[in-house]
Amino acid sequence: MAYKRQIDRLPIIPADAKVHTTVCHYCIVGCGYKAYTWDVNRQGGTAPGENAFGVDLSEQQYAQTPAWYSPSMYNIVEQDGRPVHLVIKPDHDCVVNSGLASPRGGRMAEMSYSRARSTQLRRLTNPMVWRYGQYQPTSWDDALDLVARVTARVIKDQGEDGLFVSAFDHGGAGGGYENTWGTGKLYFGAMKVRNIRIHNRPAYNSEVHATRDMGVGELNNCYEDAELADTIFCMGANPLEAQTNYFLNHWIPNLRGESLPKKQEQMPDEAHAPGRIIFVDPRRTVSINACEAEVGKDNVLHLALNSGTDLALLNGLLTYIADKGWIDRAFIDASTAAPAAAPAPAPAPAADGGDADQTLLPGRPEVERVQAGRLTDFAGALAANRMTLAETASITGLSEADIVKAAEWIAQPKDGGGRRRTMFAYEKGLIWGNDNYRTNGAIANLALATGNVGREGGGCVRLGGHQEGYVRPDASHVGRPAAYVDKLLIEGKGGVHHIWGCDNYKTTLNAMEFKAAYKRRTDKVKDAMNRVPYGDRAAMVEAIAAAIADGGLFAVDVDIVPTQIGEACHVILPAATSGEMNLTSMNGERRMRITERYMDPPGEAMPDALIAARIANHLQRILTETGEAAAAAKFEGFDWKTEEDAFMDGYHAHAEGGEHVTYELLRAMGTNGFQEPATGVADGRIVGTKRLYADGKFSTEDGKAHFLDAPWRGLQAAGKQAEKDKFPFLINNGRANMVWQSAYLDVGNAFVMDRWPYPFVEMNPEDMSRLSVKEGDLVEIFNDNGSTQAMAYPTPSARPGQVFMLFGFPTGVQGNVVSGAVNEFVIPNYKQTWGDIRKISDAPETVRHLSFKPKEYAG
Ligand SMILES: Nc1nc2c(c(=O)[nH]1)N[C@H]1C(S)=C(S)[C@@H](COP(=O)(O)OP(=O)(O)OC[C@H]3O[C@@H](n4cnc5c(=O)[nH]c(N)nc54)[C@H](O)[C@@H]3O)O[C@H]1N2
Ligand SMILES: Nc1nc2c(c(=O)[nH]1)N[C@H]1C(S)=C(S)[C@@H](COP(=O)(O)OP(=O)(O)OC[C@H]3O[C@@H](n4cnc5c(=O)[nH]c(N)nc54)[C@H](O)[C@@H]3O)O[C@H]1N2
Ligand code: SF4
Ligand SMILES: [Mo]
Repeated sequence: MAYKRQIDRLPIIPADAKVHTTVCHYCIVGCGYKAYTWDVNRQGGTAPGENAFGVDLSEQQYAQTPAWYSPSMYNIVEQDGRPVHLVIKPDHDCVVNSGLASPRGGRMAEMSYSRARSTQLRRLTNPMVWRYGQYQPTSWDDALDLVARVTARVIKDQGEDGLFVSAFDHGGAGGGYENTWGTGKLYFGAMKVRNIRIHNRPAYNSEVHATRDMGVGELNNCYEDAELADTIFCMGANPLEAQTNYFLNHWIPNLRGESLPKKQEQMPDEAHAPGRIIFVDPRRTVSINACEAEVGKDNVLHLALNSGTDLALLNGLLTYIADKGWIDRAFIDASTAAPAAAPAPAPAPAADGGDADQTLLPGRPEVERVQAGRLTDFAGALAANRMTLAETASITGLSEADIVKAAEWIAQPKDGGGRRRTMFAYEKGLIWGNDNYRTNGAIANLALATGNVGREGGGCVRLGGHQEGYVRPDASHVGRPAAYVDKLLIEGKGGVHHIWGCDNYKTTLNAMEFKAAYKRRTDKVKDAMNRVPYGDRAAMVEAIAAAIADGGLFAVDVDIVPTQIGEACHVILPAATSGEMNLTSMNGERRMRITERYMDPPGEAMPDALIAARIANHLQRILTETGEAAAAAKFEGFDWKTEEDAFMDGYHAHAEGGEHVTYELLRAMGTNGFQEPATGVADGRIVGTKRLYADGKFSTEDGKAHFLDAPWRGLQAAGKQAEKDKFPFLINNGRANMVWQSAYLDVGNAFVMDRWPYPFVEMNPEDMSRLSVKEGDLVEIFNDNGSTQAMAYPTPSARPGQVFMLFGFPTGVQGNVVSGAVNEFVIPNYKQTWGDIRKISDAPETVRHLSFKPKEYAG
């Protein structure tokens, strides 16, 4: 029997199985899969003509054969009301993953709702409302009537600022172009909601304001560039665990020299060698281990800098490279400049950790006026950011020799004088790191100075989190800085809160205080609801309104499973997810594909886009009933019947190049899709864009990229330096290969929960023995922000005084100990957290059988 999968035989996929184009709905990489379905009473045969692979399955297959699937890729689900076999297996013909799965994507089938095989039975099947002191199922009309009446009432009493929203802004599950448009049209089209936050941060802002202000969009290269680069500079990311198949299928081959023929073919006039890689991370990750194990240490450089000092390193590298003359002067002259309009000063109120250096951004609406660094030209940035090797070494804790080595790998001209091609990649170690705006600008400074944007083997890119799927009406009314929504909720602001596909009880910062305030406020409304008969709608709405006036909060959660924040809510709405609806998204190289619906959603669950539309319909009905015709008219245009209607109204009509894109064409493009933006259609295929800025023109008014004046200023967010001074341990945090996000589906999967019943905290063995902590013991992690718990995982490579904890986990929320301090634009600083650690208990029964082997492997 396959481990914990209760199955020892798998059916053969018949030759006539239905095949659906599918994109993994987890991470940014967006691996191509195929979903096969066929009637539950049949299976294929071993003869080549009888199975979907067209091979003779009675013969032993070779090790890497595609004519195979694993137990985790199998399930029995319903399709149009009938039970069918489902196999979701990676597609060998997809250029993204070339047939690779990962510990997450390879489990998509077994993570599907199946009554036949009892998987994911936690899925929400019906709307639920708080009734008689508990959750009870109800009809869509009843639930939406209550949501609409309370929402309309709050807007009447408080204006649209009384409606708070937390919503995904991404692709893949809990998003996609259909659903971000559905929610976007509701809150930014029909309404102009300002108190809205994104799933992963407490405001409606950009993770990468700086690079965008500089004219460099954050997903500007293509995955092939990682194969063509001379050097990959990877800052604050752990791609083996978090962007798995991008790393395995495009980075490792370059390091191994396997992409040399491709380099030779595409760039015939240059000298080529196997790629090198630089990792910037305070911690030694398994990505670093994997590179060393695969290609030896000579071409792998780990800069284990002091937490939060990336900006100093980037500025030091820029200085050294410029002084050596290793910059791309021709590119700088042709494609970069200071902004044309001189920035005028503006007296803007700064958020926490505000900076005196505030200027108007040219060409931006008046609201966007706080600035953390000034846009300038190359000379301006170099002068402002100049940092000697000695200074850089002392701040970062790195040796001067290693900094010089990194500079050489990044920019020293190649044999024969050719420019070195370097791909600059970053993710949450930078984004959720110290001084987001300046650090993000500083990495783009380095990429621009060395001429590495818009060219083969280059790029200055986010590695990414989820897939992307952003298309929404203009959001500039939200302002910049945007409202710090969590803070306002804690302070008692707002009357109604709509939550779409996020569980901020597990994933926000300052989480303990957030949860305490949220519970207090939502409990007020629950108590009020308990006191009136549910069927008396008028009295119910009055009771809720009175509780809101008294500081209460009415909360609506749209999700696919029960969540921790959902436990505080009053209405819970069941969403359909990827595969249960047609859904489009793009990956980290802007590759857009469709995932075709291959199964029915559980019960009455509906696509988020249609839930948003139905909320709009009910709001319109109720406003019409109460005689508010003008307000009701704003909710026109939500008569969508299917997710495709939402797609045509949103992406097709509003995205750049969207007019060329339809479901039909996307179906024809399969798992390879096209790279956005679309530029036309030729021979029935959408024509895309391989790299942005290949013509040397950037996303600014005059087409010139700007540099950023971004000098080092220590730990920027308020209170972080004091926290560091006070507490002995860095509480670094982030992802693990096996777990997807807040484990919302993983909690129902024995494979994951057996491995991680509690979040691990990687600790140096000597720190453990000093605290009398053994492997698997539960420890408390605490500081002045709150406390949480984790399971100690001895990690010989962990530096003393630095631990790494799995983030967002249901049985131990790391966000409890993250302070509420943010940057000027309300970007959180999850990674720089310091605290203390003490033992709570010996390893509990669920932990005792676990292996605590080091996670590294030998080459
Ligand atoms: N300490 C710390 N905190 C962090 C981070 C960190 O590194 N450290 N990282 C941050 C980042 S980058 C992220 S992305 C966030 C993640 O924070 P969240 O977005 O809050 O976490 P997820 O687990 O992705 O939550 C997704 C929710 O969406 C639901 N869902 C899934 N599919 C669908 C769907 O199709 N429709 C609907 N309506 N719901 C769906 C899931 O059931 C789940 O409850 O955490 C952030 N918080
Ligand atoms: N397996 C898996 N994959 C995922 C996800 C998942 O939940 N599970 N989530 C997806 C999402 S939404 C996101 S946003 C991405 C995140 O992808 P990543 O950013 O790659 O992942 P993280 O583990 O959050 O953080 C990366 C690294 O930042 C380092 N770091 C911490 N502090 C610093 C610092 O001061 N400087 C530098 N340079 N580095 C620092 C950490 O040690 C860690 O190794 O992953 C995506 N992929
Ligand atoms: S690497 Fe990402 S997209 Fe690919 S299978 Fe794994 S989770 Fe899915
Ligand atoms: Mo993320």
